[in-house]
Amino acid sequence: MSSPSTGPVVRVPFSELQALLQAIFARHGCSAAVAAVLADNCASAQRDGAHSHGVFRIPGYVSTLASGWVDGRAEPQVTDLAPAYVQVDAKGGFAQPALAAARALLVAKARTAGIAVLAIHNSHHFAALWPDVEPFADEGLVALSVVNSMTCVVPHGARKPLFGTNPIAFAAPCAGHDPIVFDMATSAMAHGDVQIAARAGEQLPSGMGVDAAGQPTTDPKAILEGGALLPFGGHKGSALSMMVELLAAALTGGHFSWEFDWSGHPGAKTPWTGQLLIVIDPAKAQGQRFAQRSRELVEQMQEAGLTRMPGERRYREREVALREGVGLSERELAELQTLAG
Ligand code: NDP
Ligand code: PYC
Repeated sequence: MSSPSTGPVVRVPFSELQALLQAIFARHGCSAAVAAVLADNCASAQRDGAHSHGVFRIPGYVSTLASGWVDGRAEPQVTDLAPAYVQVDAKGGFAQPALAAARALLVAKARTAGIAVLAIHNSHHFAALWPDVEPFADEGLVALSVVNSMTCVVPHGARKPLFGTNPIAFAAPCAGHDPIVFDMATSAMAHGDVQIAARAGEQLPSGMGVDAAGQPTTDPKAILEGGALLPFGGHKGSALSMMVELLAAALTGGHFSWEFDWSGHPGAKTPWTGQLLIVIDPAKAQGQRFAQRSRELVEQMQEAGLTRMPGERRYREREVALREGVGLSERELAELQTLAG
């Protein structure tokens, strides 16, 4: 995870940042409902120190909306497909409002059947994935989500980029603790972190990507300008990335990461793909025991010497941000205020 941009830091109350981002989304072509959902998502990422998908993304959202590539006023169409299957056509809009529109039906189905699937297609996802799963665990449910993005990753053993950075996020309740959450790109690095490193003039660790000639490079600009990322963990990360393409695109009816052409929309940055969520109600088989068993697992991991759980850094940053305000550079705040008009 890259650090925030350098320069003097100002601290803004979370609700003020939400309101500022909401004003930007509304001013640049989103309906009030979409603006509220996206602002909450992006402000939450900034609050939790998830900088690759916090306010860093706002210029990309704005240029994409201006290009006409995404419909900020789209009204998702929810279909109750089967006892445990909900489908949403996001109508060329963002994935998060599509999830919001289907959420109550999805949870009701998961509680009744013990498991339910939400398949979103015709959607744009430009954000961190954990905000899509963590709230389910807050309600005692287990959630898994995958989303595919845009071609920039060479499959293990292949010659040219094909996959997206294709993240996987998972959340589970844990008795007496914040939910257990992990959220990770299946590429060696998120594309956003490569952009942040390029902007900061930093080199990357080795093994992240290749240049335009297919040669290993630590230069983020070489990866962004004609090069590509690698999957994490060689053939294993590559297999997970392939799975994400299958579940988020082939299964939902969305585009594969290489299937959309945004060249006619200069400024477009948001991948037009699909997203899958699987929600399980552990109470169906385990009663209240699952959260207790999660706790036992965490305790055993700690006993084994683990000092940092996935998600823990975010929770720590969240606690500080809610107490002292969300950290932004002075320049970022000024840019946001300009965009909000
Ligand atoms: P990271 O590699 O930073 O982190 C991945 C996970 O590992 C997080 O849950 C993190 O927890 C945890 N973690 C990190 N370091 C440790 C450690 N030392 N010990 C234990 N756990 C650790 O994430 P990525 O760079 O892979 O992805 C960043 C973001 O980019 C994600 O939110 C992802 O959803 C997003 N993304 C979005 C895409 C899209 O198409 N919308 C595409 C690709 C990525 P913690 O959060 O607490 O640091
Ligand atoms: O950081 O890889 C990334 C990414 C792709 C789409 C949105 N974020």
